Amino acid sequence: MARKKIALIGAGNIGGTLAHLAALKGLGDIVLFDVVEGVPQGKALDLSQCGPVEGFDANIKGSNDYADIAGADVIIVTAGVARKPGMSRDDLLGINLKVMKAVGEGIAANAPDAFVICITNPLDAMVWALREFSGLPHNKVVGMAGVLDSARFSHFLADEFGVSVKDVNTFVLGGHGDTMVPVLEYSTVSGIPVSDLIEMGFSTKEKVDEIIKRTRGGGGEIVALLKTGSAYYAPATSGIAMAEAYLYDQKRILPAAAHLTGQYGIDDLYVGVPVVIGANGVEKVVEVKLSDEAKGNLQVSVDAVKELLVACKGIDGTL
Ligand code: TXD
Repeated sequence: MARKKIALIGAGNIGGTLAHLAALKGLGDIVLFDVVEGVPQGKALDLSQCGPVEGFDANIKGSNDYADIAGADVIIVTAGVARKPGMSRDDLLGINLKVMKAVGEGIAANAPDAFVICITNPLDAMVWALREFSGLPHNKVVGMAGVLDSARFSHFLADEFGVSVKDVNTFVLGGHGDTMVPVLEYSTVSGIPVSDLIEMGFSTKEKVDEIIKRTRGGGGEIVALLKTGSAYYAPATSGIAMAEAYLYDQKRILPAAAHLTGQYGIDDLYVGVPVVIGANGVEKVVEVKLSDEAKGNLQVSVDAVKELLVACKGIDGTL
């Protein structure tokens, strides 16, 4: 069987970490693409030199030429500008929209059969724009945010409950950012709903509410600490989990920004929902029952995404 090819568009903090993880996990050969000359080549060389120590033999190439992504099986897009302290995800909109245009055209021309995972912020708008610019089928273009948001939620809950994070399974919906919707009804520890754990005295409703707030601001908390950029280890790990679900046809149910066609009452928008990811990309949108409160919160999130799309259309007349 031929080796798989993983193309990473953007060789910054997340791109470099993605390449490292993909090599360590033996996902396939790797192309690191960036517009900055030297950076992808330098990172590719450095990463290649991990091979003899780690025992991996992936071919890792740095490039400034889209022709090098030809035939990629998976493309993970982190190209753009990351948040600086005081900057909202939406401030990034204008700059990153132009980047998505260039990336979408590069993908369409060189790797139209790839499964594309977008990570660039503001996520729910950028994944939509990338799909529009690339013209790929909707099931092959997906956004990564929910896996990260639920990982943050799970980490905080495991800490609070004093249990292994391995047993915590959390569920988030909606847009990435302040409007994300953590759904407690579907968040469990070894199958035990969080609400039952509160009743059993593992924590209090107030503390869990505080954790939900912290999860929503999880990205900003790290930006404020780092001061020079945003989170990258957990975002890269989350992107790789989605790539593996596709490459190995795992049919995992993961929260992802997916194109909706009426599910949850939402039409023609990319919004974070649980989806089945397998060899056909996004194979199914999982439509769970929601409480009125969760429905209301989801609507707030959807309205925020819609506003961003209006802004995108204002900036780029072709959208
Ligand atoms: O959950 C999520 N979706 C996210 C998203 C979690 C964390 C960070 N998230 C966003 O990912 C963040 O707000 C940024 O928009 C992206 C990438 O974050 P990263 O930390 O990797 O940013 P860097 O280190 O600045 O890297 C961006 C790279 C950098 O090397 C630029 O030179 C390159 O993108 N870049 C481009 N590459 C290709 N093509 C074009 N046009 C281009 N423009 C810049």
